[in-house]
This record gives sequence, structure tokens and C-alpha cells, in this order.
Amino acid sequence: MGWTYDPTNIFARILRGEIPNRTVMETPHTLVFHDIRPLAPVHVLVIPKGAYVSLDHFAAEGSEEEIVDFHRTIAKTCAILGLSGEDGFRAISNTGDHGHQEVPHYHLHILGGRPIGRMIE
Ligand code: D5M
Repeated sequence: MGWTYDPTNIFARILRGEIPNRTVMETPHTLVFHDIRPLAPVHVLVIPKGAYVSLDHFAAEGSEEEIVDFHRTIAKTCAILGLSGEDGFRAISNTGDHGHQEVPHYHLHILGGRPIGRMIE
């Protein structure tokens, strides 16, 4: 598969420090920040710092170090934000046109703090 990364996307601009964000945590490979349009009491975005368009792009071409770091960062984020208990949370990655992805830099939404409801009836 060929993925073409657009370096002008808004998350690339956040990573370059061109626009502000509300950071939850950061590692050498991963950034977590609050979504600007929260849909739940907790709504954060986990993004790799590398130039990956989507979940499938990251999964295919991310290094093992980046992929491990990304997922360990999810665990730390859930602990920081109080999502690690039995109440749980939802993680979503909108991908491409059918997935209604608006920002073409891979991001995982983490939503919690209330029951999120069923997505598929
Ligand atoms: O949704 C992209 C998500 O990114 C959407 O929930 C809004 C969020 N967003 C857009 N711009 C910003 C900034 N500047 N800061 C924080 N969050 C932002 P998707 O449909 O998954 O691509």
C-alpha cells in the first residue's frame, strides 16, 4: 500500500509546535493531548510523532519501538486519567473516507468518564 502523508495537517502543525495543544503526556515517539471538541468527560487523542496517515499505515510501517511506545503510552494515559478501573473506556480510530477521518495523521481517540453507549446496533 502507498500512503502519502500531508505535512500541512493540523496534528503535524501541533507536533512542530506551530499551534498549541493541551498535552496529557509525551514520550520521544508519542504525544497525547485533549481533543478540542470533546464528546465525553475524558476525550484525548494519542498520536505517533512519526509521519503516519492512519492506523493501517502505522501498523504496517511503524518501527517496533514506535508501536510498543504508542501502546505503553495508552496504558499510562489511562492510568493518569483514571480510566484503568472496571468502568473502562472506548478507543476509536476513524480511518479514511468510510471511517470519516478528518485529520490525516494517525490518531486514536480515547473516550471515557461516562457510559459511551453502543456504536453498532
Ligand atoms: O477527528 C479528528 C479529531 O481531532 C476531532 O475530534 C477534533 C480533533 N481536533 C481537530 N483539531 C484539533 C486541535 N487543534 N486540537 C485538538 N483536537 C483537535 P477524526 O474524524 O477522527 O479525524
